[in-house]
Amino acid sequence: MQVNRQQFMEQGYLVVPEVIPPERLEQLRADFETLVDRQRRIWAQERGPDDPPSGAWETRPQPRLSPYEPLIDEQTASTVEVWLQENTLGVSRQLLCVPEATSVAGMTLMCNPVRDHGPAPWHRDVHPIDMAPMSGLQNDLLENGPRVLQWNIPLYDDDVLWIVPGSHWRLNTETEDRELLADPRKPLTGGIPVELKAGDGVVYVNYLLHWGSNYSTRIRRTVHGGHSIFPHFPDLSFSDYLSPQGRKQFRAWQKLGVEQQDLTEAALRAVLDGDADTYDSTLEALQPGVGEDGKMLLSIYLCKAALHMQVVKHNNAAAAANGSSGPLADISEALRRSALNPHAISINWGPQFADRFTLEETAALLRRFATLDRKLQADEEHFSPGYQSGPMRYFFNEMPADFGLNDFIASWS
Ligand SMILES: O=C(O)CCC(=O)C(=O)O
Ligand SMILES: [Fe+2]
Repeated sequence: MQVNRQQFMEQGYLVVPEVIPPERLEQLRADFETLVDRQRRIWAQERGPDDPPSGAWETRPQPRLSPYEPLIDEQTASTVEVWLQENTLGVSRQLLCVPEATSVAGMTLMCNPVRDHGPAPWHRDVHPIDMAPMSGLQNDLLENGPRVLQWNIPLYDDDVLWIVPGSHWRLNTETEDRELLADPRKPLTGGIPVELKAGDGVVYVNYLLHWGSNYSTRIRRTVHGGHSIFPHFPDLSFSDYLSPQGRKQFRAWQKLGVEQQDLTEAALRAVLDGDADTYDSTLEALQPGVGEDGKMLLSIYLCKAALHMQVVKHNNAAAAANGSSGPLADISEALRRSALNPHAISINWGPQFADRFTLEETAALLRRFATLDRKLQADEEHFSPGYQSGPMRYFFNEMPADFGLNDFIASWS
């Protein structure tokens, strides 16, 4: 299946008809329902003392499950294989910035809630606190193309998702900011529903302003997840029941992810060594073909990696001392949380990554990144609507003026 990349890049999304061929729809619905039944049993067992009998299934505005262990066997392997098809993976391969690195990056099923929860807030899937200012992400998108793509593939007709076409390229307009601040749960000027028939899919850049417009009790079983160029599969036990090719595919992605972790370490060591040439060639190995704006974005991600390692080391020291050593100055709660949760698309490989560096090396890295980190922050806390970050000093929208990749490298010494 050949898709129109130019249209995709302009609008930020493409509707792909019959991602699930009609003759496969009934069986796939049944397989996903088996997954739902299994997850519901787990949620019922895990419910808290004040929860209703079905636990999370009943309390969440959007119950969401993932086809991993222990839900997967011969009967439900199809819920993983859907991500490996030519008209999902093959389409993403035509759209991502490094086609040969295209891999699965998250697999979920979104379900309707038991009680009506109405609209969610409009947002971009961007949290500038541990990613980068929106314009830095957009410069990279323009220069290199997307590193991650998101899909919604409904198993029943679905028009819950709304988007503002073309908003992935730009910051919010004044009208959007005004409307979002007034009420982020109302239709936004320029927003349109993505109307999908059962089995159709939409692939989109999740920098787009988008909206879960109505989490009502109408049946919703929508396959949701994506593909990226930075795979992260610490545990492959879910793949035991896949076809031999499927298993081989995930093993190859696991290996690629480990190589990328090694390259992330190597890039940080080049910063420690003050070795600009090695830094440049390591970023090139991490993301073949990446341009200046992409390298600047990767540098910001590496700056966050250093901050995350500091948090992890601080936590580990506190645990070893068998108590709390108090909060870490200048690190917000949000950054602390992101230190403990992997986010591979921004080369955050999770807390174990900190084991690769000593305390002294981490401190030295923070000194190397100090100027960049300062340039990314205002003096005061502030807030911009439409993101997944609360008020903070880090800039939501603007990249530092007069501070590019060469200035960052010059700031090491
Ligand atoms: O419900 C949907 O289709 C959108 C979900 C979404 O935007 C999200 O989880 O970030
Ligand atoms: Fe989202």
